[in-house]
Amino acid sequence: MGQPESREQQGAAQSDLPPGQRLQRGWPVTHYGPVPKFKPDRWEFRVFGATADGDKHCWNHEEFSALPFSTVVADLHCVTKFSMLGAEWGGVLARTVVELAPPAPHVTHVMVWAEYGYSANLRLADFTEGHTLFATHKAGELLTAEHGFPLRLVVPHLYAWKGPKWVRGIEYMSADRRGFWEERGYHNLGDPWREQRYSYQEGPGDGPEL
Ligand SMILES: Nc1nc2c(c(=O)[nH]1)N[C@H]1C(S)=C(S)[C@@H](COP(=O)(O)O)O[C@H]1N2
Ligand SMILES: [Mo]
Repeated sequence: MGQPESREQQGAAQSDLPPGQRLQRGWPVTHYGPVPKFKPDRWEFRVFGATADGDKHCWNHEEFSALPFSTVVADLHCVTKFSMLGAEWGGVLARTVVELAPPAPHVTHVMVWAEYGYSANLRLADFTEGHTLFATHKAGELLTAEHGFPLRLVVPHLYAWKGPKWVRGIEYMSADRRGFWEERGYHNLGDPWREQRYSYQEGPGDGPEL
């Protein structure tokens, strides 16, 4: 074990933190690559792949911003072992996107795509969990560029790499495929409560072959 943290941090950590995680003060910025520039007139959110009607669905920034707004209180667990607890996120539920642009019946997984080709794969069931949210806001304020403005996915029950910042769309898939970190040694499922950190921990059926 490392150095003990302050009493206050330890108290919170014991009740609320997944195994191996420690509480982080403040909100660090963690990602691979540069922060993209938001170009409002060129931005669109695309739903493609195996949609129910076979068509691609697109919302421009104005249209996406007009979708029903929800808030979700959720923790953020980075696989590098820091956690942020109890953030209030605001935005559009993933479930709302699925209702407006539904998948074909055989769809089992979703690839979430972000700027510069970053991606994360999710089971459709994880994507449509009631608290999975495309966030535009945190604590009532618009996200900053480095935290994913204009849009990031928050999947409260999975490690934070499953929540791309600077999201640009989703792809419906009829079989699982690995996203950016899932191809690079991280666990295909990424449940922090089961400490599913690395792909070598995967059991049969946890993910496509590497
Ligand atoms: N586009 C993109 N999104 C990303 C990442 C990334 O590298 N690129 N990193 C993920 C990881 S590993 C974490 S821990 C969180 C960090 O979010 P934060 O910088 O807002 O704390 O963003 C996630 N989303
Ligand atoms: Mo992370």
